[in-house]
Amino acid sequence: MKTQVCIIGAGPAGLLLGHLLRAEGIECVVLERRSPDYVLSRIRAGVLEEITVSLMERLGLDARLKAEGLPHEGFNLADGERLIRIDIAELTGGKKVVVYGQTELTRDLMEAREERGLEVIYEADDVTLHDVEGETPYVTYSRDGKAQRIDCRIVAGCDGFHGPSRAAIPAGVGKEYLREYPFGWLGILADVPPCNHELIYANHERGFALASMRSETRSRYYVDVPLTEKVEDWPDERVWDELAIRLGPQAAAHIVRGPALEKSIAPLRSFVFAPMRHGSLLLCGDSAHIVPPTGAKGLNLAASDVHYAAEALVKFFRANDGDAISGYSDKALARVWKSERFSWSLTRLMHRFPEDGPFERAMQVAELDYIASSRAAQTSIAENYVGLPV
Ligand code: FAS
Ligand code: PHB
Repeated sequence: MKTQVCIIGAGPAGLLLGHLLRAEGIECVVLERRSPDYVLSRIRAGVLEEITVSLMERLGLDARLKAEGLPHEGFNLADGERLIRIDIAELTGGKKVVVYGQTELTRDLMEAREERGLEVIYEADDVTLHDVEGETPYVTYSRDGKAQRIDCRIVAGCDGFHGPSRAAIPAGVGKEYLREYPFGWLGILADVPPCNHELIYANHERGFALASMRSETRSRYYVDVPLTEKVEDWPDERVWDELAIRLGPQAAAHIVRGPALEKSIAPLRSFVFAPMRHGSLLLCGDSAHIVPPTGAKGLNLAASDVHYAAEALVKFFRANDGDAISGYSDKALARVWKSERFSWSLTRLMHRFPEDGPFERAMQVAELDYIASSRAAQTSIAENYVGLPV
């Protein structure tokens, strides 16, 4: 098979890029290791920045997002009894975020693939990238035991943190930046109404908690747990008990308990691989960077990467403008690093680190005091949370 762009990975980055390229008449094929059901079974992000919403609008795939997404104009930082509301709309001149599950966004993109002429090959095994340094890269894979090959001009690595694309870049070419956190997030999804109409991020002496949601009848909660913990150590009741303590009495009074539809522990890391382009290979999304979910940036960074990549590829194929491709990495990384900083700093502020002593805790209290009393501090948090300009 021959195409212009071979996209590896049919998560949000790969599907968004595929649709954007097809909308511009650029030929592409998406290769995905898993089945559609498996991809949809992964419960991940829940908060969309304007860039992500705008891409769905641009594609005309935002009907369900508009109908079911929950616009949020603020969120809360809880520190013991204190609740600090960050009024993101007031502080950013009317911007907001939309609560809409990554699963639903991925479903919207998947369901539109046929009508938009986007070919996605699921259950592609042993995807391997070849000759990405040159101008005639190709990708091999197998499906139903049959060896296949796709010749292309560009490969877009949208295959997440553990995919083959970043690994196809020879050692020594790029630089890795990594910070691993000494805890993970245990997430629970349940068909119960949220305890609060806005998100609450809580820093409690027992640890971090987050009250989020997917709709007015479906809630998403998290507590941080030591990396030694296993999901089986956390029966539902234990999770609900811990959430009630960490979120504080006011929120706890409104927690409705129910059976977990999904419960999993995700490790937290900050990671960047630079550059995000090597020869004919562009990296987008989690294949190039990971943020701790504290700042709700992961999915939205994938969206901004894809926005830049699509812009560059349209220029490249339409006007044979090679410079557009060469500028991709710097453009994407400029936004990635700012989101990495915000996610790292909010993680530092809202979690208890095992290595921290009284001084570090005093710094957290002082910073929360400052945020509570400073419009400038709240504005900084608000403009990062809604997403910095693209
Ligand atoms: P993805 O990982 O979503 O997609 C990559 C795709 O590539 C997958 O479908 C995978 O199957 C496929 N793939 C991998 N290897 C392949 C191969 N060899 N061949 C073909 N295909 C291959 N972000 C937030 O903003 N908020 C959150 O709360 C949040 N929670 C998260 C929880 C977990 C457990 C994880 C892992 C991530 C979480 N994230 C969160 C971040 C997450 O939402 C990502 O930022 C987002 O999925 C990025 O999208 P992609 O870059 O498309 O990567
Ligand atoms: C979620 O709803 O899954 C969610 C929301 C905000 C975050 C992280 C996760 O910062």
